[in-house]
Amino acid sequence: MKTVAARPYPYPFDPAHTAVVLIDMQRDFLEPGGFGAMLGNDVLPLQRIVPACQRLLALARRHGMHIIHTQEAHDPQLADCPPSKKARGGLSCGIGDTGPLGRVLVAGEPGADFVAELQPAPSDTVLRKPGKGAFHATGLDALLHAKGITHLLIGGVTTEVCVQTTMREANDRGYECLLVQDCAASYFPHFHDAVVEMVVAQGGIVGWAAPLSAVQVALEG
Ligand code: C5J
Repeated sequence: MKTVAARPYPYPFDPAHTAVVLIDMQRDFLEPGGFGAMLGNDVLPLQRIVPACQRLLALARRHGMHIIHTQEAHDPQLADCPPSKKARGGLSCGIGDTGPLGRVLVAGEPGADFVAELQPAPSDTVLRKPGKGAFHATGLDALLHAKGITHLLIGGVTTEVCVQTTMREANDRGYECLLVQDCAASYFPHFHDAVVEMVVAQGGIVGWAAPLSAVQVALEG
């Protein structure tokens, strides 16, 4: 067992039963011309966490932890996209429409791909998801059970949308979750900070939070 100096109290985990879940580090959220930018957001706060996410993946690989990259993307017919989701925001170029990075949030399009620095390795799992939470309409729970994974180290974007939703879904299913706080980001930095506080409040009601350096110390001293 390893123990991370985390909030609200130390987080014990066994790397053999732990996965890193990196949420939606896709061009559509991180690059100009993508879905996030078309919603009017500044993508820079998301781009800034890429080096830390690279270090998290390298750490996970060194310690044999399974890595899961989630990808928010729809099938080309949008059969898995509720009309309410497509309509939200009233964008002139929204989900399924053709923008600078191809069809917005559609699987197989350039924008749906992961940023160049965080391309999955062949042994990683890529999990396409139609919703914000990674457990909704996916096989994630079954996959984790099959691999004997009980603990999740979670990062990605955006902290208050897909990261927080996934962490809450996981927590309700009994997984012990640590938010690696500097490996997650929001277009709204105060939302990011608020989520970290929400997670650890009330005795860790959603889980734990710690910086990547604390995870590294736990694993490598
Ligand atoms: C959003 C996400 N923000 N990955 N998706 O629409 O957080």
